[in-house]
Amino acid sequence: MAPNITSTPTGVPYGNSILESKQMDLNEGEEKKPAPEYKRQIVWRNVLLFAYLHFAALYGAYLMFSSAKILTSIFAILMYQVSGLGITAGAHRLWSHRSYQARWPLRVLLMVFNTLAFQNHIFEWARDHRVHHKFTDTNADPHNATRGFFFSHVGWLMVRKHPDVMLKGKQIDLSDLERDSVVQFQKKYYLILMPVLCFLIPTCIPVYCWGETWKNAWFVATMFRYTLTLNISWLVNSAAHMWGNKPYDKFINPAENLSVAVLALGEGWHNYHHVFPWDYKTAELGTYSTNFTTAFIDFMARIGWAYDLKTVPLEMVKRRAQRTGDGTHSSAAEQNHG
Ligand code: ST9
Ligand code: ZN
Ligand code: ZN
Repeated sequence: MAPNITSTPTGVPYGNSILESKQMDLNEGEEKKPAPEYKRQIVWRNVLLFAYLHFAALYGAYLMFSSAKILTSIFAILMYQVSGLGITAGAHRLWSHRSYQARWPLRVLLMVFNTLAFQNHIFEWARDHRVHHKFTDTNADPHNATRGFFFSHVGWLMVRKHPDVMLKGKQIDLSDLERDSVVQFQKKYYLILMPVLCFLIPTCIPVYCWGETWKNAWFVATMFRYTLTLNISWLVNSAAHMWGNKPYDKFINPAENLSVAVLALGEGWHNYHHVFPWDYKTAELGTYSTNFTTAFIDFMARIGWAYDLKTVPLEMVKRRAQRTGDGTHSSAAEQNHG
């Protein structure tokens, strides 16, 4: 266990359970005006860019098994993990949920890793993600999974947002992100930092460090690696909102999905995460093999760069599982055996 772990069930910003969130929403008073009419508006520039990206990634996968050097493939996989941590440990667990605190060297490191992943700057990512938690699977959720697998996976990035996203998104408090100098620095220089870190450097390293061809470096280390990381992240919004058990709350779509958890460095335990979003493990158990991000944060806590790791008392988890779970939680078996 990492040091500095606190069980903080209440009073944690951006960590309300979804039921509490929905309640807060009602308390704040719903819009009385009729919602503006929604018409789907396709953004063809994004459609074309994503089409290119996916064809280029498929070609990259082919080159991996034909002409690329083994070091280039290892480098691509390593970059998926490193950039993935920029999303999971950075944009998600630190900046969206504040499920732990990070000293400045870790915040800078995670900002660099995050820029490598190019999933928009941290401020925009965290804004969309907080809106996703507060209005899960409604029109105000940017990747509303009730609109189908394709929409929640990638379609939402190819159309203009539903007006409810902007309207209800205004209720979200982002003042902590506005005060965070690392987040603001990345936002200000994103259009310079992102192309350099996501595309230029990962293409140059294989060429200059081990004599890879420009073609292999571009298609394997950059196109394949970037598209793989994107699709794995998107699976959390699509697959983990559709398939899996619901031990903690059977009334919501997010589910426990082992395959997504392994691929997404621990982010597939999505039923737990939507019920207890302030837990730095985004899962009940901190098993490292299915939660690489927890291992990373625990290591950072050991060297003193991460602290105030928040989690949930076991009794609270059990009580919730017994009250709203689908019966697949381990405590359900205990209960049945008296
Ligand atoms: C990408 C993101 O891929 C992926 C996110 C994945 C999330 C996963 C989460 C799951 C949990 C964690 C798991 C991690 C697993 C990782 C594993 C790794 C191994 N609230 O957006 P605009 C307002 S990105 C409040 O332009 P349009 C705001 O005023 C890929 N207000 O809307 C805003 O202006 P500004 C690369 C909001 O015009 C204005 O509206 N990037 C909110 O409808 C306009 O906003 C791309 O492909 C809100 N939530 O355009 C870019 N949102 O920003 C794709 C907006 O100035 N994006 N407002 O304040 C776009 O091109 C556009 O956003 C659009 C919508 C076309 C989609
Ligand atoms: Zn979350
Ligand atoms: Zn979700």
